[in-house]
Amino acid sequence: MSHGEAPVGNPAEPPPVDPNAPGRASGRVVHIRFVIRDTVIQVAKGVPYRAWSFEGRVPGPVIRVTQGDSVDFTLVNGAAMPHSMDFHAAQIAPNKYYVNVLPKDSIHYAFLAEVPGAFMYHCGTALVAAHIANGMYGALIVDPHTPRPNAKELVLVQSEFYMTPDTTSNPKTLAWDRLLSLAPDYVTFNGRAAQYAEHPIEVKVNELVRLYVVNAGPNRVSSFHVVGGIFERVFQDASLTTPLVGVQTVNVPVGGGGIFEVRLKQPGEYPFVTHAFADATKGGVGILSAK
Ligand SMILES: [Cu+2]
Repeated sequence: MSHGEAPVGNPAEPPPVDPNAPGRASGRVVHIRFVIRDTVIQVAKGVPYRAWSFEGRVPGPVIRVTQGDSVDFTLVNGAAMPHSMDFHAAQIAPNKYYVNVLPKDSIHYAFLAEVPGAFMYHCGTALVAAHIANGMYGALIVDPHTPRPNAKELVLVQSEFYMTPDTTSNPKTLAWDRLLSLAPDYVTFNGRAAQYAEHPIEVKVNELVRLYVVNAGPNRVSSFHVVGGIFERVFQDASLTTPLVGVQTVNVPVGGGGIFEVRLKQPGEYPFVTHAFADATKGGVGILSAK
């Protein structure tokens, strides 16, 4: 198919990472405990990569809270080197809380999620680019007090992988020179190249589809676009700002997020891409299959 950039598979087989957003929830106090682990992930079929992870997953688990909730956070370092956690949803002093946690140690802190949005979280340990490129990031959605209208809700975290040119290395590891020259080998949604092309996401014709897109980078801007659709509304950073209405492509900056709302008018296969097409070719592509 045109614009697919990847073979389209069977929607009946579930993708490696579930793209469905967790339900809206308010706990007033939301307890989150993440263990950091070194783990091997599959960045593409037959491409194992030695990642650093929150909870053994890349991206880390999607966190969803409601405006006004207190996030009570514990980070346990079960890996071999210092790591940390930086929540973009928080307004706290980095030098107090975004500090290195040594192996076998932990940190506990809390913050108020006061501002609605689709936020990135990530390890903030230097060199930050290496910690992000190795998989230490995820999305934290803060819902506004007044719920958004009902929709099919999906979460997509875009990111890049830079691998050693040594093809015999198994699993592959970070290629720092390629990272510095902004030349990723793979660009992914939810940590695996083209997984939603191989496993299309089913939606209904004309239903409201709300995509929470967070761009973890570490380097490439996402020019987010749905082929065959026009966004009804785009909320930059998923904030309470006046939305953009009737737009084709909106950038998600590295370290930023957005809500993209679209209705697909006819049955068919609709690719979503970063319209920086080198990155789509490297795996920054998926399919919404409208029935
Ligand atoms: Cu780290």
